[in-house]
Amino acid sequence: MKKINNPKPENWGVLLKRPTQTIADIEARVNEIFSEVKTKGDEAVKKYTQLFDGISIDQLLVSNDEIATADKEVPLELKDAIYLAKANIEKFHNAQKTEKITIETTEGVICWQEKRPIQKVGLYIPGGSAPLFSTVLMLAIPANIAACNEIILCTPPDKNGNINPAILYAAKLCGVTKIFKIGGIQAIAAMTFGTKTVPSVYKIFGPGNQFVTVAKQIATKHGVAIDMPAGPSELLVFADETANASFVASDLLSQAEHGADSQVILVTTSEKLLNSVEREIEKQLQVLPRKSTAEQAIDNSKLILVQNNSDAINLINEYGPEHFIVVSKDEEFFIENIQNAGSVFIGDYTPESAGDYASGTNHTLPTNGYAKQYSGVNLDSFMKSMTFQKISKKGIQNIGRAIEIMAEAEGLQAHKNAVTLRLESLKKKNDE
Ligand code: HSO
Ligand code: ZN
Repeated sequence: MKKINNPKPENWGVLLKRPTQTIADIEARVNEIFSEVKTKGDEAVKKYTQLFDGISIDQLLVSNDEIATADKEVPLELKDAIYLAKANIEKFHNAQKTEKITIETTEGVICWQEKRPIQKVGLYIPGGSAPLFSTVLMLAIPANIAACNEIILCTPPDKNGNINPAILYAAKLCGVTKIFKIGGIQAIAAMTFGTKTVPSVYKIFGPGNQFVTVAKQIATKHGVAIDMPAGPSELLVFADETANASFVASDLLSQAEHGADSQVILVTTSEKLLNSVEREIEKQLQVLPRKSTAEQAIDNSKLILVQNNSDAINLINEYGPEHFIVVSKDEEFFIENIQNAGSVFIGDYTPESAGDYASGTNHTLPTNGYAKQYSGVNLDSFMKSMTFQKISKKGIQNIGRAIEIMAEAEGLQAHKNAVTLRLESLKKKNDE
């Protein structure tokens, strides 16, 4: 672990730099697979499933029988836990619904804004060593609350052609309409263009490896929206001398076990805490089943000692972490002044794991510094705002002249005419 003492602001940029990924060669491969899926559809999807996942799949669509079997395989205790998480995620995302906004901007000119669901959405759930069924909840629940008509899910099959039962169980429970055994670039391509079996969608959500990340970016060039640009997961903890070092270490390790490329950072005003956290990390790391993954992430992690809270918050805002935990006697200062973070966790008893699974907030969050300009997934991610207006005769008389003058000034005579004709017809009626 790198320990850094009181870094100067001019060095923060270099210190906080995330490792950059080289996407150029991935991009060429992604484009190739995209064009093949576009022209050959399911045949190409199956070919790449064989190539990348090592399995030949006949039926890409998960059958009802498979879902029923999964239901039997998920232990009752896990089902209960998923129910609790679902209830909280539902409560928090339901509360994000907003009323229609109506305003009469000028007498006779009524404008309003209403939200409508994105009709077709695609959720991507990665495979790999940790089956992220919690991400199914985080994406399918708000999609359902938003009332998206078509909610499809793609996830890669394992070597035997199966999908983790908890993923299937969660997808069914949360109203996913179709589940496909497709992963990686070919999944994103299938959802972008549509195939005989996979419907095309308007927006794609969900995490993935660098191939999926690049594929999602390419999808946007073909008219599909995505939730956000993704990168490796991150956690920054600010803790002062009042924090519990073993709790802090456990949080840092919880994020480190996601992947060797996970970014974990401790910022503290207490040297004593810094040293205790370092010792605790070493101790707790030894018994973790994912020790080697976490170890690699911890090797790249940073423990940063700063002189005061103000230096700390400036540095944190500069970094813009995906997850920000604050354990400080001055927590109010940090809550008020944090500008750039995906999700904020406050106090000794608010581990990031709570937000990852069950407190109710969404865990699909901006990484790689995008917390500066992107929100995490929320109910609005599955909706669009639409505006409406209705103008009365009185209304067009009130604003018509202004429109005519502006249209004239822009040299757009047809725009002006659209108003002039109406004003003249009203004038005629008045004169009659
Ligand atoms: N921390 C991850 C989400 C997750 N953690 C899923 C466990 N399961 C990214 O926010
Ligand atoms: Zn996590």
